[in-house]
Amino acid sequence: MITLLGKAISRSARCLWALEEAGVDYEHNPVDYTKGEAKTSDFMAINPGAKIPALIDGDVAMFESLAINLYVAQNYGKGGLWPDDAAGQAQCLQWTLFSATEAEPPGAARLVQFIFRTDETRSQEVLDDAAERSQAPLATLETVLQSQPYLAGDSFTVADLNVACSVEYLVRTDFDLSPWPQVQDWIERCMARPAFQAMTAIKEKEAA
Ligand SMILES: N[C@@H](CCC(=O)N[C@@H](CS)C(=O)NCC(=O)O)C(=O)O
Repeated sequence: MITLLGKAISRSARCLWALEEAGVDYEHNPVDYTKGEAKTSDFMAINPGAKIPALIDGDVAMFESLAINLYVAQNYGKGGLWPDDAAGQAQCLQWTLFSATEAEPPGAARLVQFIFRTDETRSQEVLDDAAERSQAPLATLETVLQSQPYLAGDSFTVADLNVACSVEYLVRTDFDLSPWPQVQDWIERCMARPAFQAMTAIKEKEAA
């Protein structure tokens, strides 16, 4: 049985989304780093950096949310999340690294301002700088999505999931995506998926 460790209101959400997409049985252990629960010796044996999420699957123990999603896709999402052909698989790797290095940093910078700051302490300078840094990755996505519905081709794969979880940060920070209409349409389709909704329900239950 797979176990995902990490409270849902964190980057663990993207792994919950992937597990829900794969339709695989899993347990969720909502390790809460804000309560020091990621600093136990058991958790740090998986991630010495004491950051969530982490995943255990039999002999496999790993961290890094986007890598976890590639693992889930490769092992439990063949033909769906993980394309059968080498070209599609290459796209999934490419877009995952694009998410980690191009899309997530400015998205996360904005999200931090919304989650951890109040209206009074939120830095407009940081928000504006992150918005500026989001322009190039959004332009890249817009160009690709003008000629195909999903990032690896005709169907939703882990390429979409791993990029959408970064673009969704912009959605959650009142970012105007209208200059990139294909991206706006694509992120709405991604967020309308039943597995995304299931992940959202887990987050809402945790927050209640
Ligand atoms: N690149 C890592 C980032 C993990 C990360 O920063 N997780 C945060 C929660 S979203 C965390 O556990 N922070 C703990 C801390 O900063 O002490 C990933 O994508 O998994």
